[in-house]
Amino acid sequence: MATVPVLPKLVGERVKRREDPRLIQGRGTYVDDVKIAGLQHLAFKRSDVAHARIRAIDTSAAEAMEGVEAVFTGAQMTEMLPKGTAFPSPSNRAIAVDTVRYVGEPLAVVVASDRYVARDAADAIVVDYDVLPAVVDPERAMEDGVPQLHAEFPNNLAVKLMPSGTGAPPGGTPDDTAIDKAFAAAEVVVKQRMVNHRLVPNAIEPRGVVAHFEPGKGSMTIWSSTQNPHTLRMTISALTGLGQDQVRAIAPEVGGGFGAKINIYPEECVAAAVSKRLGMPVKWIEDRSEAFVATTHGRGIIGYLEMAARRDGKVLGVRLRLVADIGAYNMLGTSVIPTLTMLMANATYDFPAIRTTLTEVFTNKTPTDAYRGAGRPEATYFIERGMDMLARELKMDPAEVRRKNLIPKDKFPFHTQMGAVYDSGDYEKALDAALAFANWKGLQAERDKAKAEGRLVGLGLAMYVEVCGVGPSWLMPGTGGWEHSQVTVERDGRISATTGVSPQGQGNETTFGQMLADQFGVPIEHITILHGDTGIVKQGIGTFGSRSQAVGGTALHMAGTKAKAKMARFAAALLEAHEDDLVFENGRISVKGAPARGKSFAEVAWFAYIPTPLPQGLEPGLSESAFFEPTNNTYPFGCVICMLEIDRETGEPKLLKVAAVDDAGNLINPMIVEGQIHGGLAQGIGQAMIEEAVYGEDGQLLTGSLMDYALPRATDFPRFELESTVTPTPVNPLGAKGVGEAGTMGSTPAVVAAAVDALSEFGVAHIDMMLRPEKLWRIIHGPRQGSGQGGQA
Ligand code: MCN
Repeated sequence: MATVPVLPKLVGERVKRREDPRLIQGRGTYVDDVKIAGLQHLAFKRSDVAHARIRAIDTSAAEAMEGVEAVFTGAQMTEMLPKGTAFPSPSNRAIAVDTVRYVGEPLAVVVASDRYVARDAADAIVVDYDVLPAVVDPERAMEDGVPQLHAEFPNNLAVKLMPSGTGAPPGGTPDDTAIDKAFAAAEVVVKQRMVNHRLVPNAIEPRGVVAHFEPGKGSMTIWSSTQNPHTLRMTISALTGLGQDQVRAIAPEVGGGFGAKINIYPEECVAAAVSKRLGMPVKWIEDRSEAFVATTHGRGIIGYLEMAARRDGKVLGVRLRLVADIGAYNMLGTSVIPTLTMLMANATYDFPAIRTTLTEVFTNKTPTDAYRGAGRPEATYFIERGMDMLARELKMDPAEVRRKNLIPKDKFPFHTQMGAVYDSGDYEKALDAALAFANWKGLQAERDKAKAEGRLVGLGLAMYVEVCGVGPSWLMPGTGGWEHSQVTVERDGRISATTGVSPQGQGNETTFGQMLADQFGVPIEHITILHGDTGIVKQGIGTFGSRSQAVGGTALHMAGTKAKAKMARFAAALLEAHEDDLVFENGRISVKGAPARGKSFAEVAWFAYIPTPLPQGLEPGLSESAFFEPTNNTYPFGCVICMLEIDRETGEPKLLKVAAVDDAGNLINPMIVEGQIHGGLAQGIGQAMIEEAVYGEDGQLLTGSLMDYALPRATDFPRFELESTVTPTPVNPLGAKGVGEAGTMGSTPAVVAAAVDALSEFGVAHIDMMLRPEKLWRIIHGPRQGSGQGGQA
């Protein structure tokens, strides 16, 4: 037999992404590429005021236009979708009925034969508003006498959580005295109000949906640029009255989601209802201006931090009061996201006591929901800024203040004061690695030299730990927290595998292919990963909370293990050997120590489907499935260091260096992981430096287009320098934690810390984001500040 080169192991290798050739060459199929005979197009008439009672809507001109099939207002949609949308939000209808509460809220939908006719007809709809005063500031929104959004929520209070923390288990009674004792014993206390402002997610592909109800079959197919086709199926089924078996949801290629495509949106519900009512396929594609106001926003939370410490830098206690600006309605994850900020207030530190409170407030703005990091970057930001303020107050090195407080590695699994159980960690190792890798001491010398020359150069450092790989089902009562996979060895020996996690650019076709290639000893080219179609992938939860690798990858591994074991039994029968004596290698299954005594994968597969005779105790076929229910989340961590210079004349900040050490446990594909971290860093730094959703007092989004809302570009950054440490998680057999959001955590506070450090000569302790040059210029050229807030809040 000719010698065949042994296939290299792929897990842990920088395998090029298999999906990129089709994506780069424009050969992907996105929602807008779906064409069906008789397709009608939807356009939404949206509110152009932030708060108003609807006196009347005149749709007659729109209805009279040629090509217009139908127009539906809120009243009609309420009859078509009696359950409204999927969310337990007050007054939340798919189309507004008597009141609008944010600019961009749907008021009517037009169905027409052509996209442009639909748009023109929507513009021809005349709305008679009784405009009401708007409230955009969440702290003002809680005051008496200000405009109320929902009658059933006095003072616009959506959620007011009882104080929590200080070691109480979830739902338990926290120890009230511990935090007071900590502050009573403090030698130094730092306090700061900080705004973690709103962001507009801006995926490159805006949202879109095609709904196709086939009256003959009584079933619905719905394509959507969603992160969760299975949740979409469940929701559309519940709202339309069709069974889950009668709804097929397909997420084709999705051009980025960043958390904003987790939500099940009014437009998806409306498209399904309209298609069912008219018996016609319908399509809606969001345009960029709509995306700014109609797709959920991210962040938007104010933190009041108090940190009590001894003069040696040991933190004794943390109080964190949070006020979240959630916009006009609750969406799928709206109320949950800020609770993650509470949960992660323990950060990487062994704080003896923490006390957090959270108030979520309705405002006349676009609703908020997940945005890459979703609640955890906010926690990291508040706590890391606190550590910097403490370091400044004590004149300590920011790295050393942190070191004094890090959770030691022998304390894992670590039960936090907030009720989380950190799975594994070695935070000091990550800190040391970052200091060495970035050359912290050298950078400090460089900064000091630059300062001596009159330049405004600063250094920032931030540690992070985040919660991802969600999660056990008890944490996700609406959907379940497991993942599912089915691995099939086809009759020709090729392998197809389904996964319930469908990516939006993360690269799972490659990483999951790597895993199966190693597991079965076959080339990756022989493997197809199927996802995003509930007609093919019968079960799944979705892609969010950086869970696809830790949860979906483990389900895939488990299904693969079962399929391989069954294949071994068929091979054992064919080779007259014991199944434990077989080697899967190089696309062959052979007897250990006797490579010539073997069969090709295709031969064994063929036998499995046409077993003559069928080995005893086996069913024909090679298709096995598995559900994986994790016992805990995973908690990746790391450290970001950056250097920044501010132009003394113009106030313009420029990043000189960004170095990060991340620990996501075992890595399947370090190149993909680096890509993920690059994206996360760009978004985290983008928030600190140039991105901000700015609203006028009247509730108009002033940064409502890409002319006013800055997105970071490659030229805004120095080359990111990345390093990793590896601390496997015990939560899954792969030892892998999530990494999709990690880059957003430490980068934001590190950049702000560097700016504050650069401006140290002006006595600034904190600067609220974003670091607008004008704001920095005012600090440089305005009257000297005290030790408090620099620039405007
Ligand atoms: N991976 C790995 N080794 C690990 C962990 C992950 O090789 N130890 C690989 C995975 O196989 C996968 C990628 O890294 O290819 C990200 O995996 P994971 O951390 O599990 O995150 P998810 O796949 O669940 O993706 C969700 C996460 C989130 S929540 C947001 S928001 C986000 C992100 O991923 N949105 C993205 N990354 C994005 N990347 C792109 N291109 N587009 C988005 O919208």
